[in-house]
Amino acid sequence: MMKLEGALFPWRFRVVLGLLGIMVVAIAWRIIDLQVVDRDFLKGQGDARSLRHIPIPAHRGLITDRNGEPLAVSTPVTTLWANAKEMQLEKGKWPALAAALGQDPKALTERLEAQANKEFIYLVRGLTPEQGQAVLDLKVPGVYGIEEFRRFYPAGEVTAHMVGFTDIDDHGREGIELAYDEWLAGVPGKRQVIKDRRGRLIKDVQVTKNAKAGKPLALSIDLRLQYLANRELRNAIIENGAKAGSLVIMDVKTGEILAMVNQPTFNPNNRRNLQPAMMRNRAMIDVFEPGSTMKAISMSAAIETGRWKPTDTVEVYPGSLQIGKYTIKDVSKTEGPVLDLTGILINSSNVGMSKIAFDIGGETIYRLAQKIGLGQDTGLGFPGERVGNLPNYREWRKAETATLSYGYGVSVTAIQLVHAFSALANNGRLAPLTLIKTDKAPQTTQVLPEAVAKTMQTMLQQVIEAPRGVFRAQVPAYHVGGKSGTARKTSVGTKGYAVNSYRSLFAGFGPMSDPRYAIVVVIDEPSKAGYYGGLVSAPVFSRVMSGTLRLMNVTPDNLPPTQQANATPVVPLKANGGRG
Ligand code: 59J
Repeated sequence: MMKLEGALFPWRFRVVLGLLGIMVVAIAWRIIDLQVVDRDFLKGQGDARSLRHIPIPAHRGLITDRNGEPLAVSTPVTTLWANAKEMQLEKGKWPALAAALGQDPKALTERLEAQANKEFIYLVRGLTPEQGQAVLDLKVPGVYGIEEFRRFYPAGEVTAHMVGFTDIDDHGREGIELAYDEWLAGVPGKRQVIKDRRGRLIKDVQVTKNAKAGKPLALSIDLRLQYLANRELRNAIIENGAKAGSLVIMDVKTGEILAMVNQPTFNPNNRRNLQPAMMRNRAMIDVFEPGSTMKAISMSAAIETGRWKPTDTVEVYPGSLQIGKYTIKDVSKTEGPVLDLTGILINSSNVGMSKIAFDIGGETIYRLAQKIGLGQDTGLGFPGERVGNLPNYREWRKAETATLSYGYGVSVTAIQLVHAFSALANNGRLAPLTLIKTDKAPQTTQVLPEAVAKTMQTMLQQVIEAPRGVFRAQVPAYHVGGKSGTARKTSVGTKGYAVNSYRSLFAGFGPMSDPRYAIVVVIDEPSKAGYYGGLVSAPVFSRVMSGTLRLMNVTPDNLPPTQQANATPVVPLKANGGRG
């Protein structure tokens, strides 16, 4: 037996056995090494290849009007993207994908083949979650979805200039969306997920950072007034064949802008075929010479000096005045050779206004215009907002003095003009402008003595109600005041004023018993029947003021005696208010 064993187990066999033993020990050691000693390191390395951080989009703050009506709303959408490289593996599914996306199969194929080595391309952005899921359910290899938010503007073109819009990445690009971007945007969060080799999501691990939603913002505007203003301005632009226009409604007591509209406008929900002219928020970014509306400010300055009272008279005959090589002309012929101060406003006499300006000095008008905000920064910080220009001369010669007094050589925005008139309406107190709803009473500045403002209110009411006044600005059942203006536009080619292009203006406020709302109407280049501010812009003022006073439930202060009695119902209303 021993011999046999010796023959059956030669030395070679022992060597093999020994080597096998060493290998077993080595493998065992390697197993222990991997599983115990290097375990954490290796697991970390593996996870790093499949653990990803993906952003959680933050919900953008809601923008509303002053009554909570939504103006900009973020809704969840699904964006589909593709790993085009991966998609090459199963081309058979492309036609079905194209059908589900509503895209031309040929175009999609061409695109996917042209970008065959790209690992990230957008297929379509901003689908409803349902539409997105329907495509994902096709399980086309290489097609993935991401959750995003998309902005929608319920009031569309009516609030487009004011609200502005966001870009496709949800960042503010125009208007309030841009000015208040930080407030509205919030902070995106982070989510840790495990993805497989191909980038497919396997498992949600944890939210490492919660998304911080943006904050809501209530604007000062009242959507009802915004609709009213937009409708009336648009109709006037069409009727008068005008190029553009703006309309602003302001609450003179709070400084809040209640409506701000411009024509032309655009649909922020569909921005294809957008022309730059449509996007301009003209009320804040276009400057113009205020023309005769400026006379309300110049006249205030005259009365404030104490040197002039409304009944004082000025000779305006013969309707023109020569100052060196420059002639001041009146457009309307007056009945007599003299006008009192109210008459100068009613007839819009450039000659009369200039003579008063020579007496009080250009600087006196300049100082009030500056205090009242003309050609000054509004502090609103609206994107693209213009400051305009109020010139101050070291020496006020007659030409400069006259020109400023009736509104030329100075440029303002519509919002500055409404602000200036708001001070007259609010008994000389100027409330800072705001586009955001305010709850507490603002800190006002007395820019004009109360008595002077009240005198101006009476005169501006006469401008509308006197026999030769701007009757088209009258508002049924209310007393209102204001001033029209017709200004030749400066033209680039002619080195001066154009003969046939005008800007029709009206600025006013009401109700006179306790002025609360100021309105400015700007109509650029009316081209039909007429172009006078009193003809083109005054009726728009009348309709918008009328609607505003009614919507704001302001008690009429100018009812005829019979109607006055009927204003309080004699028959008591039923408990349900008479509705059924
Ligand atoms: C006017 C001007 C241009 C600039 C003149 C309007 C001047 C002037 C140089 C001629 C039409 C026109 C600095 S008009 O606003 O006086 O609103 O209902 O544009 O006078 O000196 O064919 N407004 N308008 N003037 N320039 N420079 C009157 C008036 C005004 C009206 C009507 C008739 C002008 C009553 C204007 C209105 O008050």
